[in-house]
Amino acid sequence: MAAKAKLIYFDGRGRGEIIRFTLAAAGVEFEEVFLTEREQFLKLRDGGELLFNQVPALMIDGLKLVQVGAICRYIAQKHGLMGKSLEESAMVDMLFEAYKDYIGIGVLGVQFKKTEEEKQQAIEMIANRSKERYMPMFEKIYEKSTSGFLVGDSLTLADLCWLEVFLWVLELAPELSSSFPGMTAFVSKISSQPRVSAFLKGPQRHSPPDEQYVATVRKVLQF
Ligand SMILES: N[C@@H](CCC(=O)N[C@@H](CS)C(=O)NCC(=O)O)C(=O)O
Repeated sequence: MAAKAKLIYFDGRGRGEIIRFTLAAAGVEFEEVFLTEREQFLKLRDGGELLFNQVPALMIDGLKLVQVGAICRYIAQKHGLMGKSLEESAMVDMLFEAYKDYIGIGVLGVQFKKTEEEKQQAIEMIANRSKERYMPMFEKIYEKSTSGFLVGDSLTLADLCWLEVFLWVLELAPELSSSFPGMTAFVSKISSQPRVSAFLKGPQRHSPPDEQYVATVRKVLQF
């Protein structure tokens, strides 16, 4: 029997959560190694397990994959979540890259702010960028969907990553949900896909980052 896929990351969302979404939507069972100590990370890094000395890493099919995009695309391609043609796959890719820009505006870093004031400023900036740029952009794209999915007529990686970032941003700025009907419909549609819904309710979905998560990441990565 093939070994179960193994995700190496922290016991928190960060850059690992979209990999969890993708594995779950693909129906791939996976186990997790949570980094809690610096020594654990050094052992992996110095043992050559992490090609660019970074996590997340996914051990799957005898491969040691790193880089979130490469990991998600590998799973998505293997399990029919990259669209049904080259053109659809290019659209999924564009949406994935835009998701990376979006989540990179500070969503991953909010909890790492040192003071409550800095944290509130970061949330305000995320809310503003969302309502001025990303959410209107999404509404335009989604308006054209006749299936309720972002690309074609079935679930793809594009749906998973935009769902992930929207759920996160709406936790930070819940007031945004009422202004974007396309986004609200999309979140509801994708969240209720059977495997996605099971993941969201299950033990491998992570809660918003807390102080313990931040302290662990700081300790392991030493920053
Ligand atoms: N481009 C990489 C970024 C990964 C990354 O920055 N990982 C952080 C943890 S979230 C890390 O391992 N930092 C340690 C380092 O860069 O030395 C990816 O997509 O996986």
